[in-house]
Parts: sequence; structure tokens; C-alpha cells
Amino acid sequence: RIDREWWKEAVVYQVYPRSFNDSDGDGIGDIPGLVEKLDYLDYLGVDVVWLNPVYESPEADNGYDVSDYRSIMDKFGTMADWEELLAGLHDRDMKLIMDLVVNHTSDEHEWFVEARNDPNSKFRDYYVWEDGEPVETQGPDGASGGSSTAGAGAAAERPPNNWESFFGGPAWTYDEASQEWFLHLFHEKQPDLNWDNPAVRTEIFEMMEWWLEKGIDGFRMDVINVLSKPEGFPDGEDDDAIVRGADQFVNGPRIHEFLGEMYDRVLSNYDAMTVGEMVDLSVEEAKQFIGPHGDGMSMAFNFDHMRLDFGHHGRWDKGEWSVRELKRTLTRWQNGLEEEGWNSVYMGNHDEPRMVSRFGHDGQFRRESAKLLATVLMTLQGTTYIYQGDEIGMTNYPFSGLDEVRDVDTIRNVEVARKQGRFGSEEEMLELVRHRSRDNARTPMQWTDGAQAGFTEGTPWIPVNPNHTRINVEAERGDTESVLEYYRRVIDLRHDHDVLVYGTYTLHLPDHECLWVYERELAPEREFERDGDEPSGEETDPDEGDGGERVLVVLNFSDTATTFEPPASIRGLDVETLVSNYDTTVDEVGVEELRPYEARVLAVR
Ligand code: ISL
Repeated sequence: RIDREWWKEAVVYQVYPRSFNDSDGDGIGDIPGLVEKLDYLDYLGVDVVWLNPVYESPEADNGYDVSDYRSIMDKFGTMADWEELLAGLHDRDMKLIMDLVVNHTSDEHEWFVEARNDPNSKFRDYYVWEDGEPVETQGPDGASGGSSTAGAGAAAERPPNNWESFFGGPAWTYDEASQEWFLHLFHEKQPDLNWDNPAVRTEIFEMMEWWLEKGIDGFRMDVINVLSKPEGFPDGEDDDAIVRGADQFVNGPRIHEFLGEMYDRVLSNYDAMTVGEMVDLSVEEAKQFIGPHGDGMSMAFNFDHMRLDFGHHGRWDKGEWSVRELKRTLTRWQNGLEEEGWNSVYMGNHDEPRMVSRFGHDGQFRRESAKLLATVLMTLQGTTYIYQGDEIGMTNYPFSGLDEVRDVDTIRNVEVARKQGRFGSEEEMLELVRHRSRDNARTPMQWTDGAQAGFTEGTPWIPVNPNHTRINVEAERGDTESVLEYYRRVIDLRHDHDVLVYGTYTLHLPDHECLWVYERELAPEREFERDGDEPSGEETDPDEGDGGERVLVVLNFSDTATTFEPPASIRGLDVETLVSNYDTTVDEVGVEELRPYEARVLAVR
């Protein structure tokens, strides 16, 4: 039995507003700029917009440091502009989900300002404050403290534990006035909220309700599985953790209690879609968060496939990924959540390099490989996410110096690596930045081949990729060979075929080193059920008939031609070609030569 949900069938488009479209020439994208492009999103055929944070913020981390949850940042527009955006989306039958950033606030949020100014205020306990550890002058551990962030008053102290910030350096900053340390898993301008305090939970839940009452359709929840920190703040013990301390605060002791409460008090009252960004999540853990048997969350973003190209030193080190590992990783999630849970299918976002540069080929086969990746996104099980610009095959940026970098994560982690002596030369450093920096995905959306790619009439906050003269929406639109037009085709395909959303997933040729071949199947006797309904034949889509559906996806993840030798179980099947990025059509599954980055989607007759 299959539970139909609108959000399972949705194709989500992620808008990073700062880089999408600038309407007023200040060089920063804004909400009116996005409103101008709603017809474009409609043309593309997406169903939901996920908007990165647009709340009031001092922008230490591009809006992930919120200073007022119930506001729109001036630079992005007004609440009236936002209302227009919501109405504009709903008029076009699209939905809006907002970013929920509640592990931390900005240090300029009034709660933190009060907390810091007055240790006796009720807001003090909204955050995490701890005493430091004395430094034993000759101690074995003396050098590992992060007292560099502490002022003079902390000279004899080191942070309460060894946790590190995701952006490098200790996760604690010393507060001179009160002589205590506060926790920040990210920037020191992003102090962590104390979720153990029920007053914090109530504040957040009321805020969520406020947005839902305004009519939004759900939330993308920032680092939502790190809210609960263990009592006593024990040292991290796992040297291989994504950051030191992660083994303590990822899926912490009360996380399911907190999220369960969030569901019961807020989300269960709405038909909302929720996607939790969850660092370091396994398939088994995911099931505890997702769905009615979990905490009620619709789905999660996991990072397993985003870690395949990490190096020996982790994220800020270049390693090699392989197609075999990519298949294995995504297959584990496809099969793992088949009965319970729901996948989020993504290959890039505002924190990751461009997917065509990373998993495809951004030179000669840019178009072909961008289309191949689009095929992956639209034919895997789960809800699909497109990151802005990927639909025209935007690439990484050719950084020529750190002066072109804006991202705090890049700047700080490069600093850490530099101190560790990991760069033989400046060029080596830049190579890593070009490979890894989040700014690769944050350069302005390329609308035209004109000045600043049509993104702004002013000076953009971050440089425009010089390849906008070739790669831009205007050039792609209407060109039947373009990446954009291919996206429109595969989005339609997904909308037209339930099997692509709800079907089972079976991998063929698991060990092939560059072919990724899988089958999706929806059994004929399936029954669809809407939330709370008794299962009934009436829920079956009348257009589908009773025949079931079976689709075969064949992908050549390589820049050379490759022979596909179908396994016996599918060899000789009668098929119809639904889509192919080389416009080849076949009517039988046989031995074939696949061209570089060739992708085919075949319906089994
Ligand atoms: O950037 C990363 C992976 O490339 C991670 O370290 C990232 O910081 C982590 O995935 C959490 O990301 C989210 O929360 C951050 C914010 O900087 C990111 O933009 C956001 O997506 C802190 O709010």
C-alpha cells in the first residue's frame, strides 16, 4: 500500500535569494527579484520553492545567523514583498517552504543580547553557558585548548570541552564579563540555543506556528539533528567524526523528544512538508526521524554521497570519488527507506560545489553530464531537489584568489589547513577552494550573456562566473538541445509516471565501474492511500490502468563510450524510450554502446 502525499510527488527548487535575482541594483538578490522570476519557475515546471533564510540577520553566515525570526531582512525586501511571493507561488499552484534555523540564533538576536548583558535575565538560560577548564601548565593536554578565542580573563582557562566548530577552531567563546563560555557549533556569532530549556522550545514552536498561519507549506530544518547536547558536555572521543565532538551532539540524548514535541504541538496541525538537514545520519537513524513511526518529519537530507570525495583530512581535503561508491551509497538509501521513511534526492545545494563539476564533467561533456545528472534526480525514489542554476548546468567558479571568496566556512577552514602546513603552495590552496568552497554554488544565477549575467545592474556581492557568456537562461530557453529544456522534459516525465515517485528501486550491475543501471517498478495491485483514508480502489489513479509500470534507467557515468551488456533478467525486454540525452531510441534491451554521459530512461512494455 502506498501513501500518496503531495510532497512526495513534488519537485523542489531551491532558491538562494542572495544570488538569484537583484531587483534594486544593490548587488544582492532579493524577494521582488524572485517574484519577477516566478513565471520562469512555472515554465521549468517545479512544484515547491525552498527559500534559504531571508530573516533579519547581521549576515555572519549569509542569513543562517537569524536576529529576528519574524521579519524579512531589509536588503531582501519587506514582509509585503514576501506576502506577494507567497501569493504569486500559490496562484501558480506552487508551494513555499522556509528555512528554519533553530539550533542557533545570531548573537545580535535580542535573546542573546539580553543573555550576555545580564546573566540573571531569563534569557541567560536560552543559550549554553559553561565554566572553562583550568589549564595545567605542564599538562599533557595543555596545547589542545582553544584559548586563542578567549580574552585575557581566560588566560588560565581553556574551553569546557574539546568540541570544534564546523567552521574551524573551538566551538566555545569566552565571555569576559561573566567569565563563562558559550557554545557555538558554527560561527561565534551563531550561539547555540539551549533546547533543554522548555521556554526555548515554546518560543520556537510559536514562531513556527506563526509562519504556518501565514500560509507557508513547510520547513527545511537546518542541522536539526544536533539540537540536543548531552549533560555535562563530555569531550568528543571519535577522531574520525565530521568535527570533533560530533559523536556527542549528533542525534543527542533528547533529540527525538524535542522533535516529537515539535510535531505534536505544531506540525501535526498542518499539512506541512518538513525536510530535516541531518549531519552524519545513517539509514537506520533516519527511520527514527521520518514518518509516522519516527518523529513525524517528512524526510531528511543525508550527507553520505556528499562525503565520497572527502580526503584524509575530511571535508577540507580533496579525495577521489568513484561511480561504484556513488551507486552503492545512493542504493543503500533507496533500498533502506523503501518500506519506512522517504528519501530526499539531491546532488547539490548552497553548501556544496556545483554538481556538474563534481559528479559530471564541466568541460567538453558539460551539457551531456548535466542532463545525465538531471535524469538521476528525476528517476530516483524520493522527493527531488534542484538547486538554482543546476537546471542550466552552471559550474564551479575559477577562483583566482581568496579575495573572491565570501564564505566564512571556506576562509576559516583554509586558515586551519594553512596552519597545519597542508598547502605546498598558494596554487594548491586555490585548487582546494575551487574544488570545495561553498561559494562555487553561490555565484549569481546566470540569466543572460550580458553585464553581470543579468543578475544585477549594480556590483554583485560575489563575482559572476565568466562562463555566463555561454551558460545562461536566455541562451538555453527554447533551444531543444539545452540542459534547461531537458530538465523540463524530465520533470514532466516524473510528474507523468507514478512509478518514478513511488516505485521500488533495484540496482543492476552493482560492480560496473561506470554504468549505473537501475529499475523502478510499481506493482499492478498497488493501492494508493491518502492520509487517514481507508485503502480503497478509488484512490488508484484512473489514468494508470491496472498494468503496473516498470522503468529501466541506464546511465554511463564516464567521458568515454562504454558497452552495456544487460544482465539476463532484463535482456531482450521490449521497451519504449521515454527520454534520452542523445535522442537515441531503442525498442529492446540489448547490448549497446553508450556514448559519454549517455542517459536513457526506458519503459518496459
Ligand atoms: O557546509 C557544510 C558542508 O559542505 C557543512 O559543514 C554545513 O555547515 C552543515 O552542513 C550545516 O549547514 C547548514 O547550517 C549552517 C549553514 O552555514 C549552512 O549554510 C546550512 O546549510 C549553519 O547554520
